Amino acid sequence: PELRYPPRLNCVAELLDRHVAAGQGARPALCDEHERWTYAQLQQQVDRIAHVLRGRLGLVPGNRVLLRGANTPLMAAAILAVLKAGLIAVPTMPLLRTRELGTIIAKAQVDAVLCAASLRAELDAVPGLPPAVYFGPGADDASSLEALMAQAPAAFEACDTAADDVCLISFTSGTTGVPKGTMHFHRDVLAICDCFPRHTLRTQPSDLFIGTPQLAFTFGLGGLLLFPLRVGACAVLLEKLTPETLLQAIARHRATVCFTAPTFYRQMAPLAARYDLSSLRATVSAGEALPVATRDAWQRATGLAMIDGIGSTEMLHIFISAAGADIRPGATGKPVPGYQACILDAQGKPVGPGVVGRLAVKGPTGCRYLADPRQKDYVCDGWNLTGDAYEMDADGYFIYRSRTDDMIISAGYNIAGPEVEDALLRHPAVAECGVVGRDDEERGQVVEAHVVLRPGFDGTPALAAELQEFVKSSIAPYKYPRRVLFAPALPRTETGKLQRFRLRDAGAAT
Ligand code: 3UK
Repeated sequence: PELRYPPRLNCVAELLDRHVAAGQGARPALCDEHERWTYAQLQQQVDRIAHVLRGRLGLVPGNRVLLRGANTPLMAAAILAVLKAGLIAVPTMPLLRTRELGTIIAKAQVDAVLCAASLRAELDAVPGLPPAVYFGPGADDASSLEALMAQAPAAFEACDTAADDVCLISFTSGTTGVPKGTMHFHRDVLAICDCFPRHTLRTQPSDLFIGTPQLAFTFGLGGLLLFPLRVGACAVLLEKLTPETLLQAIARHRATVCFTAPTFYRQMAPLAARYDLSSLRATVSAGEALPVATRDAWQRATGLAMIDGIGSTEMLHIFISAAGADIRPGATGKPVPGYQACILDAQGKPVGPGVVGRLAVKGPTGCRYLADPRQKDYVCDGWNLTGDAYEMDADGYFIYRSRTDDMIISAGYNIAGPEVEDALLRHPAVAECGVVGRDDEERGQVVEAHVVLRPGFDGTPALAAELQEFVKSSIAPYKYPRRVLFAPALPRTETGKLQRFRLRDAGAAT
């Protein structure tokens, strides 16, 4: 399907104002534990914030606004207001520190800041901070965003922006080097809504979305704000969720669609039987590879076939996935309608089925780094190279192997860490695990497993040997972990990804 949008387009007019104009203003749009905003109420909040930005702060279209806050309805309204006012949103992850915030402010040339008062300490320490307005608990003085909103008019007409004006600069979590800003247009925001959620997830106006990814991460921005608004559905925005409180919230709000990362589903599966999850119709996993062991555990616990999907900050959202009868355990799926994908060798030539190579994708969205020489590494001949090693099977399913840089080469064999992790996760003692390559004089690298045990198991040499035998008996024996290390927890990013470089450092220290 080709996506066509008019040349003048403000995405918030389509996501929000259109529903109110069509008489849907009384439908619920966003809620948290305390309140529920209808589409009309959300529009009012967004419009008041837009007036604060353009009037009180004096910003003009094209200015950049840094946003800092956990998932709350007010944070969501602030993001939408920035876009509606013709400004550019620069959302940032709550755990970022002063130095990282300073880098982003300088790189994105931020003109103003909207920040949750509870997260202001790290931000206030940034030298030369642009004008900032604070919101939420702790910002109850006369200059808070809420106070300024109360003085502002309740109606703001969406700024007349071009479909290809930048509206969002999203930063990658960047495990190495300076974080990269990725630029996205108003039409990109609608395009992601009109691909994965429309064709794969098949979002309905009656859906109630819930999940963990931050709105500052494009996985969360799409799944917990843009996708529901596109069809007039509702989202629950909650802060500080744990596997247990997410299950509670699903049951209490009767959510129908859940978005989170594989590690959350792994931890929720053993607890799921204690909650009434009968409202759930779809659960989406993204951020890192979904092991078959995790898919199986979740399906046994809930009866739900997980929708796996690979997306990236550069592509804005999910571009390969599968749902329903199209799901094939072990594969991510097929290109989402609107996207194309292929596998390339190291020289950039397409390879046939069954050969591992570099994943390349093309579609309505794509990578546009903000002034970064790495643009040419991600985009070649119009194809986006995501940095993932994939193979395609004879039926056109795309099978994830590892990050291109993470492939372990041991005694001449290529070994993908996630395959060994999947094998380990099938053992009853294993709660979480991460497998990396450890430099080795004899073999180049050896396979090293970091294992978190389930309660009631002890990290003894006998158990390590048992895990090694267990892997040898389920996948090719040369892939077994020659080193097994037990750990109380694994290092993960705020987006739920295993930090393999930190595992390598931890393993070196033992
Ligand atoms: C990895 C996956 C295997 C893969 C994201 C959904 O994760 C997101 O964006 P990031 O920029 O990272 C992108 C990289 O993460 N990855 C993501 N999903 C999967 N690997 N299976 C998956 N299902 O290496 C990719 O290149 O943080 C995910 C939607 C929006 C996003 N930004």
